[in-house]
Amino acid sequence: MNAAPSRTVRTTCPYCAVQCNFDLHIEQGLVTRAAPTRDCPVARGTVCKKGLAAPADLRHPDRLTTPLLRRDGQLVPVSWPEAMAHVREALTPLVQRAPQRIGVFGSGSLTNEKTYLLGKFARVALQTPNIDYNGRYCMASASTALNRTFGLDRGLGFPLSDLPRSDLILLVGANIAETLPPITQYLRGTRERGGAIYAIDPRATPTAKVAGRHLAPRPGTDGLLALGLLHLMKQWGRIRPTAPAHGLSDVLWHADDYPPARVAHECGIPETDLMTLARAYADARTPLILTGRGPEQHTHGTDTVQAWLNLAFLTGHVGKQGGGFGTLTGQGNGQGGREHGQKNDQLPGARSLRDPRHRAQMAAHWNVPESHLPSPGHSAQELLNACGDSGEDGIDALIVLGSNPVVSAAGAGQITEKLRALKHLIVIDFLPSETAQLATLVLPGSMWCEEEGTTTNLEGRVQRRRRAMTAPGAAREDWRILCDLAHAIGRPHGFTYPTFRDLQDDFFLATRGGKADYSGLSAERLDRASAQWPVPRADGPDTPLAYAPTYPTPDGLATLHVPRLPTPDLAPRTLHLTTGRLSGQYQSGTQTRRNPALKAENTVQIHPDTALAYGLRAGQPVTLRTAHGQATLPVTLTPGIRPDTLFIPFHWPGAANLLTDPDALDPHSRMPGFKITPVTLLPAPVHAPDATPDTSLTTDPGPLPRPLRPTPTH
Ligand SMILES: Nc1nc2c(c(=O)[nH]1)N[C@H]1C(S)=C(S)[C@@H](COP(=O)(O)OP(=O)(O)OC[C@H]3O[C@@H](n4cnc5c(=O)[nH]c(N)nc54)[C@H](O)[C@@H]3O)O[C@H]1N2
Ligand SMILES: Nc1nc2c(c(=O)[nH]1)N[C@H]1C(S)=C(S)[C@@H](COP(=O)(O)OP(=O)(O)OC[C@H]3O[C@@H](n4cnc5c(=O)[nH]c(N)nc54)[C@H](O)[C@@H]3O)O[C@H]1N2
Ligand code: SF4
Ligand SMILES: [Mo]
Repeated sequence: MNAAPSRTVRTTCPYCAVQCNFDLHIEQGLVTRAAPTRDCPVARGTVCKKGLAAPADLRHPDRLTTPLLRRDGQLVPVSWPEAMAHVREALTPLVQRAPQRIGVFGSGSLTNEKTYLLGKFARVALQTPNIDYNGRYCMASASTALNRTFGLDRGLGFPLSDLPRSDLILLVGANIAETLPPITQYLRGTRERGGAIYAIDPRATPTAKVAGRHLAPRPGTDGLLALGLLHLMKQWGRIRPTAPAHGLSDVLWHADDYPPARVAHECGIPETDLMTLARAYADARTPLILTGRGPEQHTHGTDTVQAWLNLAFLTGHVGKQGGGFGTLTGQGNGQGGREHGQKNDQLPGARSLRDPRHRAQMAAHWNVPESHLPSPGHSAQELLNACGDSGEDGIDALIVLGSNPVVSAAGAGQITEKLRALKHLIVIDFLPSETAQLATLVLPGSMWCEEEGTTTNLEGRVQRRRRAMTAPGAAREDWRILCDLAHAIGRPHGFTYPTFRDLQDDFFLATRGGKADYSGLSAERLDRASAQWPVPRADGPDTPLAYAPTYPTPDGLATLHVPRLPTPDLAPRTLHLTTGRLSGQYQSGTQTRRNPALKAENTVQIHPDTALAYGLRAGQPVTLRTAHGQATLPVTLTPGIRPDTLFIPFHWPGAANLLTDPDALDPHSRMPGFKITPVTLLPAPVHAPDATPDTSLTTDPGPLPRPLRPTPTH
């Protein structure tokens, strides 16, 4: 037998929203090396260690290579026909009698084509209203604020190459150096041209170092900071709205209530620092505000983003090249994943499931009556909370594609119990995630370079993700699995694509006329160059600058909203837990924890003064308790974190999200409060609440040991 010749395939990284391009070197059908390319329009020849290490997972011994069905409590290998026979038996009665009791949970990791197909599968095959996805946990607050203001949600309305044109960048809760590393080259460009950069983060992150300036407000107070800046801009005569808009005067009146002394006090920063920042903003020609998950993942995340958006708009910078506002999307296809119909209220092309015209357009495209399309269902966290519930709005069967909520959902302890209570949990994954391990049926899917597709990066740039190899064993391409499921439940109509290209062309066409219009794209066009949406014509240009008046709203005007923000907990001894990311791990960790090149340890970051006050040393285990659960982790002493704040990365099971709240959600975006939870420290591991109490720490009788109080330091 002749050995297959070695070859090179250019594709995009499986991980973050930068979507670096690499060349994969293939020998004997296997990837031997990933090499960055200078042709990459985003990273320009740089990559990060996660991307470089990604090929190691492709043939990891843990890869799922056959369907697994739960029998007598154990997941056992079965053939595809057996797996599909099980699907038919399990889901057909529900599809026929109560389709709303089937939930679908998708992901910003999926290519555009899979996103589209998953939404179509839920609405057309299952006919369930209950589909949502992990983007709800991600940039949903920024997305909601952008949509309700401009009627459009492209995270960055301009190319990254514009960043060096800005003379002031405020990075609000975005740790770019660890989470989107190639973008630091653009930040360096800003600084080389004399621009200033502030990192606004309760921790002095590596990004704060790149930025050169750091401000550390109390978690959850970013919106107040924006109001304080708006107050001063008004006082200093710097208000010149970008365009006429609704709500301008209400927003300006409201800012009167936020004078610098109040804002500095509530944000927990020196008033002089606030004034210095305000001066810099007032004097800048093209200031740019960029938000990350820090200000967004709160139960007041939408209003927080709104406060920053109002500031950028009212000072006249939105839509200016190099200036204005943007949000830094996180997942590989976090942008495209929020446009093409896996969101509970959305149809492809960023259409609305509530708009009769949009419903009619998609019904015609899918060749089904409009009445066939369900109305909006549960949002992500509410969908998980409804799992196993026998009540009217409950979910009996859940299909998960591209998410690991046992680790990543808020209140993961409670969510895990709900997933266990489901009649059917069908997980499509390529590795045995913690969620797959709970499943009743696991279907082995394909990894990034094992299938074709497109992704849309954080600047709305659509790129090809090319297939370089086939999936191992009986693992299948995800899009084929979704079609198989439709056939298994007796709804094959619209799920028979002879080739991937047929699906891709169907997807591009489905977006025609939507706000996120990709219908001018084709694989051939994307081979020549990437393109920023909208791209409505095959022979027309793409759209590097997205936010220009007139906006796609009913009357063409923007609408500003008065942000409703809570007063922070100012009690001197309150400790706030916040959560986030480490540079070498990705998300719920399925793909990176098992990668030997990315070894990392889960610890809680604590300021040395706080550790001292609680009698804690580096490396010592400490138990953290919140109203929702508890977890024990070793201590890392972190001089750069606020003394009232603790930080835990969320990449490991049994830690960060055992402590977060599964119920409280942002009223607009339905985002949980991942970035702030009041927490108590206990000095050593203690037993679970129902176990025998460890009474050595307390003199009070009672079920739980009492937390140590910090010793006053003078
Ligand atoms: N290495 C790595 N890179 C990733 C990912 C990953 O898992 N690992 N995930 C990708 C995804 S999906 C996303 S969404 C992005 C996220 O990218 P980022 O938004 O940069 O990531 P986070 O670490 O969640 O949060 C950013 C910062 O917010 C700070 N913070 C916490 N609370 C607050 C607050 O109330 N206010 C402010 N101003 N700051 C606060 C944290 O200290 C943290 O440094 O990263 C993407 N890139
Ligand atoms: N406490 C806390 N919790 C958080 C956050 C936080 O900052 N703090 N951040 C939130 C954010 S921003 C996000 S985006 C979520 C992310 O968290 P999750 O939604 O859990 O996302 P991933 O960890 O990427 O999970 C992806 C799972 O799907 C699989 N997978 C990935 N791509 C594919 C694919 O193409 N096909 C198939 N079949 N499987 C695939 C992976 O193997 C993995 O098991 O977590 C959220 N949770
Ligand atoms: S994880 Fe992000 S920054 Fe790193 S190589 Fe992949 S796309 Fe690039
Ligand atoms: Mo995310």
